[in-house]
Amino acid sequence: MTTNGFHNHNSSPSFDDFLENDFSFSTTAIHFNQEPEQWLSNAVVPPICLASTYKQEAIADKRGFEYGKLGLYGRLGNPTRQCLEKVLAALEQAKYGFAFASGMAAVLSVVHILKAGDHVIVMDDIYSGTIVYFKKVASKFGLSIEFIDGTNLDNIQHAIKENTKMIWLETPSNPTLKLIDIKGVSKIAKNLPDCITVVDNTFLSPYFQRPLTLGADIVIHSCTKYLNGHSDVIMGAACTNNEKLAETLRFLQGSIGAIPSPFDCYLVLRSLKTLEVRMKKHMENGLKIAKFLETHPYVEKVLHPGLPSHPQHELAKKQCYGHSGMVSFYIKGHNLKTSKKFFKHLNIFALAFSLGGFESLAEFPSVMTHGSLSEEVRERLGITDGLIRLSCGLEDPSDLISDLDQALREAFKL
Ligand code: P1T
Repeated sequence: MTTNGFHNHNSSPSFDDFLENDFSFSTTAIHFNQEPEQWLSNAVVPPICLASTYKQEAIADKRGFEYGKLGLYGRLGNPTRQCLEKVLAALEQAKYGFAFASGMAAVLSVVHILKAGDHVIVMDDIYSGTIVYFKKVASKFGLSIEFIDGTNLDNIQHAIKENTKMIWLETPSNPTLKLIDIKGVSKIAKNLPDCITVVDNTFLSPYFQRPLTLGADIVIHSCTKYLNGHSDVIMGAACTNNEKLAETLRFLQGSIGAIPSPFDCYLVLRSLKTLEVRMKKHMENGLKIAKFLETHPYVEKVLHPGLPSHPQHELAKKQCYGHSGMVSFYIKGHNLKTSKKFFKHLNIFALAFSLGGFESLAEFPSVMTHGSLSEEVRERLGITDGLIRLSCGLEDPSDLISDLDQALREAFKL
């Protein structure tokens, strides 16, 4: 035996070493000291459980998965995933939480609650991936989808049909940070038979907004963003307090199978421990930057719900506990050439898709995230060639402000 407990390949294997269990080499490698029943420990960090299946005590054991006890199959349940799901639910003040392989997998799984013939009202100013999914995928399966400007509740009320079964909100919206009155919309939905309100809470995280407490039925997330916060995981989640919806979501999660890996679940669990401190700093940095941009000679307009200049600032104060690091603004002139020069001269802000990470990112919605929308739709939503979206990270705010200032000045140099 070598010091690490394994046989040296050159020495003839002695089965004396295996006498303890009387098994051959391969069986020993597979089973020795790895009995499924023994994995309870007092580890202070949730273990990453990679098992794809669980030993059953008897045939047709239909008990659900319980941490540290029997599960059925890895797609249907996993201890690390379940640990994360319970924390996500608790943070959203929900009874039930479900994790998915991406934000879009959460969107798709939630929309599968519906059936062909149902009508869905979707806000028109949302992440373009969600728009594309509704337009090009969900519509193929017999759903009738209507995009409207939900900043005015009357528009939602007018769009209601006999078969309206879901109202889909994203608030604040991506990328123009418009707000929708969650309480008002949920009230409209509750007056209809079997119509649910779904809120994409990605831009604020449950630290700054808890839609279920305002009457929404399901809250979803791209955990890729603030919840993970370290730009190294793609994941989604859905939470609810409604037992029937939870049962359906549990079924869809297992049936569609768009689940995250246990390792990613571990990473998001780890990130949630610092969500509060990160969100406070994102808000502090975002607000400082928004205020700076509001006074800048080359900036036409700043979009930030925490500023009194935001058209829904009063709603923001009622519905949210604060705002994240998301800031959008219009460069003077709405000119593609100027915007390109601005991006070229950024040093700290990285030009990239995504948001919510520790590092500051700048994005150009008209070409990048929302480039798939038609020019007419982009124009209507205010996604012009002068719109810049910032995800303010956790760096020193004075460095971020200097970076934006010099890039803006460079953009306007002749
Ligand atoms: O990328 P994914 O984890 O699948 O999440 C999709 C998604 C859902 N909802 C919102 C509000 C989002 O912003 C996103 C993804 N958004 C970007 C990649 C982006 O740059 O805006």
